[in-house]
Amino acid sequence: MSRIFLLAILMAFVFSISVFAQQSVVIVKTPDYESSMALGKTDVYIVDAEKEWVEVVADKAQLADLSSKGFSYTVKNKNISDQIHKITDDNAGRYHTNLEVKGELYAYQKKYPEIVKVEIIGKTWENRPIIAVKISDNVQVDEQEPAILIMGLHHAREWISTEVPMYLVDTLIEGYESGDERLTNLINNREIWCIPVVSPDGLEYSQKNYKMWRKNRRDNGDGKFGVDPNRNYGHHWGEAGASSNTGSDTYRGPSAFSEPCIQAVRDFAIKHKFTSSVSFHSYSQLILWPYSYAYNVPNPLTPIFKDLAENMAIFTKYKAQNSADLYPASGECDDYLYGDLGILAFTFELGRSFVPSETLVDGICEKNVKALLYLIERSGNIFPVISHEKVASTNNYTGPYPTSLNIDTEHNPSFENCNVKLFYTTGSSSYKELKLSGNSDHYVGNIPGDVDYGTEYSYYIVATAKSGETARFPKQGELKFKIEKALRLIVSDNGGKYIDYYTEAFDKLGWGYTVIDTSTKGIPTASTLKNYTDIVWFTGDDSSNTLKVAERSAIEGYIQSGGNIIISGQDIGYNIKNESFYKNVMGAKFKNDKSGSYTVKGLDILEGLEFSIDGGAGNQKYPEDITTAGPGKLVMKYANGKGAATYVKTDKSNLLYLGFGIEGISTIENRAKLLQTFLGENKLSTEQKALILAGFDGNNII
Ligand code: 0X9
Ligand code: ZN
Repeated sequence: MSRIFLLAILMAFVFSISVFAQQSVVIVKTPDYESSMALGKTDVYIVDAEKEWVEVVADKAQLADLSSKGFSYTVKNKNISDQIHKITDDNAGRYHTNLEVKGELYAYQKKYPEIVKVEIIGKTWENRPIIAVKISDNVQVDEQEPAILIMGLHHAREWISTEVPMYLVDTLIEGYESGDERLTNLINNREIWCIPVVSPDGLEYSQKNYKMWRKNRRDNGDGKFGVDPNRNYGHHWGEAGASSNTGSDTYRGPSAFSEPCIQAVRDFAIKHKFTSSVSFHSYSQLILWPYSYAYNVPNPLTPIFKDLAENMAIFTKYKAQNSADLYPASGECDDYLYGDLGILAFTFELGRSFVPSETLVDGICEKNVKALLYLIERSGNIFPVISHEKVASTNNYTGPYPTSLNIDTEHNPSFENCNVKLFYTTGSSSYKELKLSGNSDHYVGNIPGDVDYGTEYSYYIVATAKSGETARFPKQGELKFKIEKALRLIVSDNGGKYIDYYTEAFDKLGWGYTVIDTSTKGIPTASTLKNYTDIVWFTGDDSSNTLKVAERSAIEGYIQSGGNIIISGQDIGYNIKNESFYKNVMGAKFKNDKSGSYTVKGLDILEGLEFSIDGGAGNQKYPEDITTAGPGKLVMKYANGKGAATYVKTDKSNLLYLGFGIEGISTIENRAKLLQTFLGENKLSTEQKALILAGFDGNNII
């Protein structure tokens, strides 16, 4: 168990700080497990923690307590209140006051009414307005463009967290004014909303009275004030890392969404369907993503969060991580925005102190605005507009080839009821256009056939939104499928079990095929089989009567008439010890039902192949140890030297007999590699193929 984890368990104690004494920031050494545990039991306020040290805020009495308990620490900042101006006249130096935020935003609205709109989204306990500002073209219209929400100052003393949203507003407006192409594009194609001060009562109180104040200014009715706005949201409200104690710095409030400022953010977020959001805090130089309320909450979009966070971190050089891994905190903003509304919500912990020295402010803003611009840009293409599974190669030359696709209108609302066209060509000719039909989310169409074997189709898809915006699939290049001469068949005589292991491998190669499941279609006869140039016959984990008499004679007939066949299965040799079929047709003899090793290596025609089995279906309990008999030769061995596969070549056919099931091979890639090596080359002569294909329409054989 990590020390940070143990510390996190003790957060309830941690946040009960005594609020009005002079406070220092100190780095406490925690060289071992015991010292971390002991520190967690003190009541200092933890701001950051690593293996060997913990950064805390502590007053004089708490520092004395640390010393008496044997902790050694170094002082980072002796008096955090001292570094902040005493604000009496609505001037916080480089930092904004409520009045300045309001004044600047309204001035922008007046000067740039076509791209700036100010809105009051709620009022606080002390009746201060909570202000949101929108930057976008057609600013009065709620357009169907990706919307992004940027917030600052959930916490009163985290003044720097207001500066980044304000700096973003400045940057966008300056960009618009100077005709900067990138910024103008973002203004035109996104709906950017900022709430620079979520807790204006808190900011005012922190700037005019007590600099280290964190919460809002609810009167809790017991002589204590304040709710932690970032513990008041309704997703798993009241769980870990939030206090029910009215005096605590992380007091969660009497109920979820009890606070007017948090109700305002909630209602605003519900109304605007944001794609992504950033909530700024200070401090620790971190980029955090949900969930926060507990460790290891499954989050299907973790790869997307991680990717976006790491890309933003390139600009800020901050550490990107899951937020509960810092410490669990329930009822916080991002868990609600993501958990309830599906917004890709991030929290940034800016800088190295709550109120960094004024000379550092611009630098912090600049790099964080770069990260924001990246997120704003990406918010247009995080969720691809078109998803489509490409048309598979086939041996059906008559066609048509059905095509379908989905449009993600949930994340790309401007593509509702769009126009979808597929452009295809069969090589030399120019692209033909096919309009797909469908409703808002799902479209279908048929690519026409009647082509020669060997024809290769190339195609791509373009969706055009009503606004004129387009999405292409694939982003670059074309998709391809082929009308193949090779006629491949998969025979499944294990009740359809494991069939995916085979079809996925064929799909991986882009090969067309037909499947016969003997449990529904019956055992195919030799005359059906001979229509196919290549067959994979598998018996899965069948362990008795593995190849029935009728199956054996169908296979024998196929081999006599020509073609390529792979026969495979977990126990395929088990009940055939004494039967002549295996010796005469397969060229193999059963030795043992357990090879004792699961790695196999190809020899002769399979040279270069090497993989382990039992990595797939998990059914390879007793792979067969086989040897050659009759016309066969060993072409694959287990790592222990025993026989794994024999190969028989007649003048008409190729047969590969495996002592294990292909479904047990560790990866799709390796399964595909085996099929490719054995079936990939054109082992039949053109005449043989022509014979096989004569009288056969290439379609609907069974
Ligand atoms: O605890 C908070 O609300 C945020 N940190 S701060 O020091 N600015 O108060 C962090 C919220 C992110 N969530 C978790 N760390 N779980
Ligand atoms: Zn904070």
